[in-house]
Amino acid sequence: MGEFNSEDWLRKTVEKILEAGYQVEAEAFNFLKSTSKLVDVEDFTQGILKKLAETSPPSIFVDKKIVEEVFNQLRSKNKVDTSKQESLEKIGELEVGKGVFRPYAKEVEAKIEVLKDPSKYIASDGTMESFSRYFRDRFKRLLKILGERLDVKGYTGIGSVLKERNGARVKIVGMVSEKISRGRRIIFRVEDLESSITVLVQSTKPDLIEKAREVLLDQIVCITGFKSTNNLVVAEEIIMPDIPQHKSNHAEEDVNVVLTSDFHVGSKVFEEKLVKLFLKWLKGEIGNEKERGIAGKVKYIIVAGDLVDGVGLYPQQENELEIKDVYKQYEVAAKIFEQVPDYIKVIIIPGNHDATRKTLPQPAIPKKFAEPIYHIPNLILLGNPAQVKLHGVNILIHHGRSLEDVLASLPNVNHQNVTIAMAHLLKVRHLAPIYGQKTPLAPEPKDWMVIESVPDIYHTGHIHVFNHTMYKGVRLINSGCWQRQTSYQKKMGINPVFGVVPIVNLQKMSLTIMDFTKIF
Ligand code: D5M
Ligand code: ZN
Ligand code: FE
Repeated sequence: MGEFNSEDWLRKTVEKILEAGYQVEAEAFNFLKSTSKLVDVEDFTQGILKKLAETSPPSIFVDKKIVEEVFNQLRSKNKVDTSKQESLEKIGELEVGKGVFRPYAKEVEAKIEVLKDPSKYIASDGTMESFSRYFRDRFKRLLKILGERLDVKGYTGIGSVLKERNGARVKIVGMVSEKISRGRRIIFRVEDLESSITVLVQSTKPDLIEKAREVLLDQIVCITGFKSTNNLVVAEEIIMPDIPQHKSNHAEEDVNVVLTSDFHVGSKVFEEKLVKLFLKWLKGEIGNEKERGIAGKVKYIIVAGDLVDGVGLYPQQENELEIKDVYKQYEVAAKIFEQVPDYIKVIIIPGNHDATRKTLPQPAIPKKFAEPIYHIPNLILLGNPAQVKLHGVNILIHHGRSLEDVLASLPNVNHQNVTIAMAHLLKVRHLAPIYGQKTPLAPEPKDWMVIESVPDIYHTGHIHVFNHTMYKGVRLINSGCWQRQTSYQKKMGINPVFGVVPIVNLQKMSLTIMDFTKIF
């Protein structure tokens, strides 16, 4: 970072830009001033000059947008010295709140109905018998959902299809137990409760092949086609359970819910500074009139898992931990959540880093590991997955480990567009369809992962990228995180989005985004 003061830093940076023949606009200059000494002069100027060289049409002016972009790039590469960031709170764009803060949400009574919480019902014993019982339950639940579709009506059991003559038209519902791609053909093994059969998707039907590629292992699907020799079904149509076009519920009250996740308290790269700004904003201490107005309507915060970084989750994790004791990590987490105004209800589900069993469905983070957070009266701890109604608005919450399996199975999806994978889970009506990959799943007597009631909002975390979309009237949100890039993520090329908070107004069902990194 160099051994010079802020003025030297600023002079040096500006000099280098001027020397290269560019002019610095006033707003860009103010931005540079606010970032003094947080980044290396060379890194910063080289980045800015590179951006300018790529700008089309060419311009000799350095504007704020360019400087900001380069700064954010450096930040995602962990090249911003956040230990020096405190002073920025005063000079950022988020103003210090002026006037008395009278939060409307304080006057509104909370209306929470828990629709789904596996916490108290964990019963699996892991025997083979429990596995077949589990898959039978999955099959029955999805058959019920599929059976509501008009185009699925009239299906028959696979056993009777096996007895059909060649050439007969058939319609079956089953679980996909094998999927093999042979060149441009795809072959499935499909099972129902009694029998199984092989299904061929031919290369002569490109649309159908595309659909077949999206079929996930262990999902339940309806297939129509005709019977061929050797007890083969040649597919003509593939029908996913899917959701119908959805008409959203709306709250009567004008209140907001903040959707967030992946704090990773205890990690060396936990963004404590940005969390502090988030808390200040909630309390009405910072922000312009509009931003404080949004804060005043926040009645709920939902945390979709990974409150702490945990311990012993992967080899050499201790090298990446600031706090190496999981109890202490939850103590620090409690200190954060104690500061949330008490009229705001905070719903927390666990993630793969939390101190509860890692296998899905996960019970709520237990008191024995997280005693301090149990003392906060406005916190509600639920399991993963969970489903709640807030003022009548149906919200499905799920940490999202299985999204990794879906990302690995589907063409054209990646971390940046993870809501495509979320939409896919709605299409298969299951939160962890693929068995035996990254997502550990317990053979509970009841399949908790089936999406039985269609939500108005579907909220996940885990991927550490903020991404949102609408799918058939359902709002899908993957909340970002509060952790800068870890060395693992660097290796994998994952650029996390931290300090960005989506907020949904439950009355209008509209989305607003607060970006706490824009404080500079
Ligand atoms: O996951 C945070 C991010 O890092 C998320 O995008 C997945 C990715 N990640 C983490 N661990 C792995 C492994 N083992 N394989 C692939 N991708 C991974 P978090 O749950 O916070 O660690
Ligand atoms: Zn995480
Ligand atoms: Fe996670």
